[in-house]
Amino acid sequence: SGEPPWWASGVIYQIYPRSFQDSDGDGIGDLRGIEQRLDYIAALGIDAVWLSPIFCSPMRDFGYDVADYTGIEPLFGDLADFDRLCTRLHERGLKLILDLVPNHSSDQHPWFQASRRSRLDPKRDWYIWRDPAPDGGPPNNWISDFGGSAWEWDDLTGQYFLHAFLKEQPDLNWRNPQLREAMFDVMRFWFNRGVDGFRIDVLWHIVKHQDFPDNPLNPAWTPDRTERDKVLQLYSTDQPEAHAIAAEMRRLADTYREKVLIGEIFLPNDRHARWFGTPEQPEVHLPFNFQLIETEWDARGLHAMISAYLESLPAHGWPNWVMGSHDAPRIAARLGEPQARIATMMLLTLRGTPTLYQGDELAIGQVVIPRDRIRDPQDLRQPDLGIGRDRSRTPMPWGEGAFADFSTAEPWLPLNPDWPTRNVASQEEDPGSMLHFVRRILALRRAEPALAVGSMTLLDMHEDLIAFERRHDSEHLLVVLNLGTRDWRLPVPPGYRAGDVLASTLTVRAVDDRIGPDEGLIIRLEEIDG
Ligand code: TEU
Repeated sequence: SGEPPWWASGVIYQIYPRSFQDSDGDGIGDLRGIEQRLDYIAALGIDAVWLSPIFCSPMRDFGYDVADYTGIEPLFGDLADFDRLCTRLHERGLKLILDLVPNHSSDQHPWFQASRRSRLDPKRDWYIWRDPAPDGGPPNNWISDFGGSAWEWDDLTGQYFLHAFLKEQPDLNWRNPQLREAMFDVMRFWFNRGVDGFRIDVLWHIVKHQDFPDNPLNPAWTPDRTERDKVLQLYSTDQPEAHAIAAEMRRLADTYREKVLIGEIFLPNDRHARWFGTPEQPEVHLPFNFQLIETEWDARGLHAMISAYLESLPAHGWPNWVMGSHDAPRIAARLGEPQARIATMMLLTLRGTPTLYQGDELAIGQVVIPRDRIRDPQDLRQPDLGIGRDRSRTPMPWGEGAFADFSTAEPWLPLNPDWPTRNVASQEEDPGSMLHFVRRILALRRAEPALAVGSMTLLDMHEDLIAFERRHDSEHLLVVLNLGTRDWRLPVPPGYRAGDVLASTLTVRAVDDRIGPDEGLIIRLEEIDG
């Protein structure tokens, strides 16, 4: 039919379960906590909830080290809690997306325990084991994302195993058919329980070049960059065989109805777009697009990025936009609240599926965490790089009670220091708050199909402004975003005049043909007849 699928017209909201709501007083968020906050989630006006990993895990990388792919981590609850949450979300018309981590497991996973036991174990080949180089060192120069060699020596069997992330996150061997089948069974398990899709962690990593050649050195590397960036990940990521596996995952998902696959993929446009697959052999529905995070906040650069990204999509592709995550700095920390509102308006009005990160709807800004409270393994290993991820993982500030009503105990990470004034309850009461602003834009997306599914025309660059038209049937809207600090004339296309102002990032605005400093506007366009 002509109806766009839910994952194309809808908005995804990312929940980081450890930091959403604690229900049992251990300072760590959990599934029952999320259930308690369902009214809030539904009232936001989003369409789908993506939960960062909730599976059994020793938490070396806070759930991205899975020890049982079909078991719920006891800190978060149990399968009954999961089933209830899934049902309650569905009752409210919301979809549930889980986080699948197929590239690596925890070193505590029984598969790895078996694999490391003996070279002859049937699960040996489920992971990536290699003999040392002739000098006894690691098999090649691959570097872990968290610093140091990607190879760890294991005395027991006298070989190295590969880990693209922590040594407690050994990489699985997707060339092994039994491993593939086991992971497809995991997908079936959750689909059969009613899950509506997966966000697939580092999908572009899952297959490595069979000969394990050295990666080329990065000529642009400087000591202020991560150690990982020293080499280009040419042979350790984005191998052709990984596309065939993504296509197989898609075939599996398509045996159900209306499921979505989202791939976490960091690549330049041309190679990124290949993860849509072809019309005959589709891969993921949404290869996550992080370019709003990666591009400097400057109109010219953003304009170029947006047009290049949209042009890079194949005809059967659908765009998507991410502005924050549990890995990236918070948008309000980068830009301050006035521009964070403009950024959020952009996220929610560009053509494509937006993913909104928990807490960004409150414009939580810079959170400085005392060194002795840092928990992020990446920050602990590479403290000087200033790329710590805990700053965007602090607990949701709900109200004015102890610990911002997140928990009855000291939370696992400190709250944003301005929580007594920046919290859900106080923003509920203030119609001018970020929370009300985000809800208004989300409600507008629902009311105006032009924003959710309409065509988009990016207007030419004009000083500090990014402007685009969105059209659907007879609806015709103009979004104008002023990234600068002076006012400009509205760039209304010839033959039209500015009609109703449907939204502004400011509470009070002058009603005229200009856009104010630090303002974003959504305007209805009216044809000038005669
Ligand atoms: O992140 C993948 C990834 O590429 C990270 O290296 C990311 O670039 C880095 O965290 C930014 O500082 C995913 C998850 O989102 C992340 O939380 C996990 O740690 C990682 O995979 C390993 O599973």
